[in-house]
Amino acid sequence: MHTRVIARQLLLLKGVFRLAFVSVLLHAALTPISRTQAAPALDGEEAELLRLINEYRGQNGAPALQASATLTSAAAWHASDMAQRNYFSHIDSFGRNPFVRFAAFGYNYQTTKSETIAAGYTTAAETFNAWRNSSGHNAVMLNPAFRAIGIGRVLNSASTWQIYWSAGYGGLLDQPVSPAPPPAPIPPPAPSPNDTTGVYRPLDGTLYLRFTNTSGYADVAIPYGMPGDYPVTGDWDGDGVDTIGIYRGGAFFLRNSNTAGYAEVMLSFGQNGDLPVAGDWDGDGKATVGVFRGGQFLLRNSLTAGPPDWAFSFGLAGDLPVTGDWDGDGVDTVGVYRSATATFFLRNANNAGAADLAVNYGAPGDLPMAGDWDGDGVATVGIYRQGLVALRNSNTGGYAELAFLLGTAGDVPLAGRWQP
Ligand SMILES: [Ca+2]
Ligand SMILES: [Ca+2]
Ligand SMILES: [Ca+2]
Ligand SMILES: [Ca+2]
Repeated sequence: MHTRVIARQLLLLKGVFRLAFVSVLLHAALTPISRTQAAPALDGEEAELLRLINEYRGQNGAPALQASATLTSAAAWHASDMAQRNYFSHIDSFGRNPFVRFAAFGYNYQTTKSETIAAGYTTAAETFNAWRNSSGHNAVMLNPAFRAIGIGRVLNSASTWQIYWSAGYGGLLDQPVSPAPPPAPIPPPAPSPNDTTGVYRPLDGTLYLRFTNTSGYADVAIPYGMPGDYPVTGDWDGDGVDTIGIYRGGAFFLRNSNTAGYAEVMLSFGQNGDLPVAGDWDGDGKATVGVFRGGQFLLRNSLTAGPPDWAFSFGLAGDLPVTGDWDGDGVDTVGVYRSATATFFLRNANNAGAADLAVNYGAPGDLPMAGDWDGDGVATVGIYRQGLVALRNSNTGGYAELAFLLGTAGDVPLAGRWQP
């Protein structure tokens, strides 16, 4: 048995117009002589041409075409063959007509088939319009017998027409082109823990912590301490979360959660009039305490009473202490803020010596802050000005990279990683 197959092949050159019609009888399947290895897929312009053709078919009562994997492979190969070998014809460089070529790519069905080609048009819209304005090509695009299509477009700027299109049509949909796999999602950057801020309100002995560096109400408010206490925060137990504490004239009262309750850790250190500090002085992941006493730092390496493990001069009486990991080596070191000149002096070692960094930031009267606001492992400076927080992501002068409202005049700023 043989089936009469009517096929039509069409080509179109920009500015040069030729039509060719052929009728062929197709018999047994031909042995494929060439296959593309990669899964065929339509690029954006090829997909747009299919969309335009289907829209046009819909307007004219013809069923929509689906992209066939075999016809798409054949079309891509043919467009590439024309572009690379610089010819424009339905007969490819192997001497194959479209139907032999379709079969070679696996579209070997006894059904109505055709091919349209174009050269010199860049976009799908230009190609579609050229075919639509040619009665022969127009008839192929609207032929209600077709169900499948393959479209290929290839550029070779060294060729005569530069861009070559080939579209193969068939009356039987075989293996449809699977939709192009979506691009692999870019994994979101691992949430890097960064420090946020808070305030201690001496008037009511309450710590107000904010979980983002944005304006807004405190996420938690923790009554802890009494008027006259100084706040101190740190990761006392090494679980990655900074928690609250207060310093009261020679004694530290520390909590391991950001909740109200009794002190889990109490130790005597320093004396009345000292300003408390906290940091991981030895890089073991746990914060311990210290005090600043008029130009001298006294640091303790365990949360127990005892003599200072480090005692050294840095800064001047009247400076305000800050601590942080200024160089990202995992060890917190000291610094001071000289409010009169709005200058931070930061030291990268816990011993006496000149400042490693001097950062002019803020204005006289501001209170200093320090924290790793961007989660890169390096602590940088900030200031608190009566309800306004202004933070820098580098230890240099400049405009605030983060600025927001928190607390009110009279509050004392805090910084830490309050959540896991
Ligand atoms: Ca902790
Ligand atoms: Ca430590
Ligand atoms: Ca450090
Ligand atoms: Ca940082």
